[in-house]
Amino acid sequence: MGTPLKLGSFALGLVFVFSAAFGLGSLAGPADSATATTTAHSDGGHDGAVAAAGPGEHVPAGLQITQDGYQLQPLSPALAVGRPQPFAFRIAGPDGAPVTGYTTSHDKDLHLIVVRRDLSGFQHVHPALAADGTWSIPLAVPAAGQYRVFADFRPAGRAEGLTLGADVPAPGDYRPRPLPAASRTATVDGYTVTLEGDLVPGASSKLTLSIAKDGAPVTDLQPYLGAYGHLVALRAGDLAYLHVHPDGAPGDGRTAAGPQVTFYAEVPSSGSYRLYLDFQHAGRVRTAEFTATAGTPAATPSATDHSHE
Ligand SMILES: [Cu+2]
Repeated sequence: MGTPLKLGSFALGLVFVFSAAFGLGSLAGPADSATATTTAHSDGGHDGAVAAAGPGEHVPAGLQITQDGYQLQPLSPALAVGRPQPFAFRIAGPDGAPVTGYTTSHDKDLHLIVVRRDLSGFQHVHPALAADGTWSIPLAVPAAGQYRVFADFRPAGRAEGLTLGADVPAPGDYRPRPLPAASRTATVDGYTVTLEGDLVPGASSKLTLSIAKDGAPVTDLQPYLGAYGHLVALRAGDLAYLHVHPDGAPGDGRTAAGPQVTFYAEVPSSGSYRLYLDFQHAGRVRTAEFTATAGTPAATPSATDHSHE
């Protein structure tokens, strides 16, 4: 994937960039494992110690249908190919009842990510909540196959967010696509997005995405859900989920509306990841996709030792 760019250690000091949905940060520092289990996520300080977690280490977000008593319950047995059909689900709380109270995060009470198991067909949508706790949205997927749906939300009164994942099929002939090769450029609707920076397992990694249209830098990005960009990363192989928000916010006096959007992301292991950048320009939201490879672990050798999980 081109010449790797060295990350300065300055990136390690910036810890506020993690979505609460991604909890490896809770492994750092003195917190014992029981605390990590019950509080699930923390944006607390992290350093190389993150990678040193052994058995019992925190499970990345999105891999479980239930966590901390909350359960994602799809009510629709399948996704529709081509023509939108209602897709409904609910989040059951620790008492078993559907959760009806949520804390808004980035303008929405719940973010729904839909992607096929081969990492194609990514969608980031926002269902509507009914009074009884049922979420629903008209949804169509582009092709048949096994899909993963991620609900990224924070129940009211809970300090941290959760991301639960469930498999839902789109019946038909599944023709999986190989993961596209790693690349530093992506194109979508005449926009070219360039990725700088490298994913370093177990370390905060600065990623800068530069957006151009027809060869000219885009400097009038529009805020979308309270930010100039939203980045979701999914790990190839198991679809571990990271939702990363950019460094800085629109209107904070130091964040430009492009052409660059900077993120700090921490991936839990080496391997391949698919990155999905949502950005808004000229009134439309578009998604640029990249494959990126997280290389040799920066901190400790155990960062790659996930084989026992
Ligand atoms: Cu969203």
